Amino acid sequence: MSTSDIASIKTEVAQAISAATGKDELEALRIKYLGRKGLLAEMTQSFATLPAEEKPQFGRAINELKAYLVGLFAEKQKSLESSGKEEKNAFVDIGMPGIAQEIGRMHPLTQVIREICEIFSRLGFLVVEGPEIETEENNFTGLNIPLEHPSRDAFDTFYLKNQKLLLRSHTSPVQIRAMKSRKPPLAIVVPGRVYRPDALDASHSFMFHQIEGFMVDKNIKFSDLKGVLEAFAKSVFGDQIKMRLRPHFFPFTEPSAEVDISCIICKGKGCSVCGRKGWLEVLGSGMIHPNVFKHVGYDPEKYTGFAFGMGVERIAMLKYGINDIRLFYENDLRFLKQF
Ligand code: 2U9
Repeated sequence: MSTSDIASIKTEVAQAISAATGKDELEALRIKYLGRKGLLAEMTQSFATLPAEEKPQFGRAINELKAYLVGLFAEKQKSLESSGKEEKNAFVDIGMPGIAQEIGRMHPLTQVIREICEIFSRLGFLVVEGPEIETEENNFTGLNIPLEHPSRDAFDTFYLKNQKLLLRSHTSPVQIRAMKSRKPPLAIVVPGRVYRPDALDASHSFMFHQIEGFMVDKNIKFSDLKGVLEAFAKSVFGDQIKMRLRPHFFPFTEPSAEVDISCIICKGKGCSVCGRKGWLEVLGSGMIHPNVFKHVGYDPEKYTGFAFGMGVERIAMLKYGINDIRLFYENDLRFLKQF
């Protein structure tokens, strides 16, 4: 084999490498030329049979060829790898299923608030909201809550620095605003956040949610209150529940009553949830006090009305069997994903 043969081999291999289109094809060429039994190995073996004077030149030519081919293979390998990557990136399989987006959900309290408001909407009530910062007038005085009443105390209400304003301790001031700006007949429900400086534990929070409602017209009777609340309780807790009213006292209603439903766990037999009583307290209610009507400029001789109030967290805890109010505010997805 002469040096001119080596030159033609160089051209042949260079062309084959450049024409290779894949890694496997390139590897086959590498084995063919640079492998243990490849062309270069064969040429190196023939070295021994050469006349002594040709050996140095042939040896140099073979070494050069080897270095040249190793370089060519490495270059081609690199270029195949990078073009392979580009190809991979550029390829879009439109038949592949998309990456599923997790669907968000409403907070359980929002779900319960919406469910309750919808029940009252179907009964003809209007849903109204109002400010969380209120005056003493709307939060207490207008509701017939006397100056010496303990709920006015700074231990029971968050007062703002100027002492004239406060964080509403119930949603009732919205009802005062609604009565002042409208004329009977009225049927309104008010959902919203309320604030009381209670220490946080499994059943108390310094902020919670209430829904209060009221109806005012000529001739509204206690039996109207009972009918509306029974329809509400059966919608939320199921048709089979029983409801009872117990006499109570609120400054803004007279007469007043607390509303119980038969225990949804033991169906009235008595269990740990209802404290062996068979009944669960769910609402406060009553006929609106004449002083409340006088304050908003309604004639108590002409109009009567009922009102009720409930804590949304309590309703949600009973409905879903939740035993700690703090779970609502911690944003733990393991809790929230159950609703
Ligand atoms: C006006 C007139 C009357 C709203 C009422 C209750 C009874 C009541 C509590 C239940 C648990 C609040 O979340 S709770 O602490 N509410 O018991 N609320 S009657 O009476 C009104 C409201 C506004 C103008």
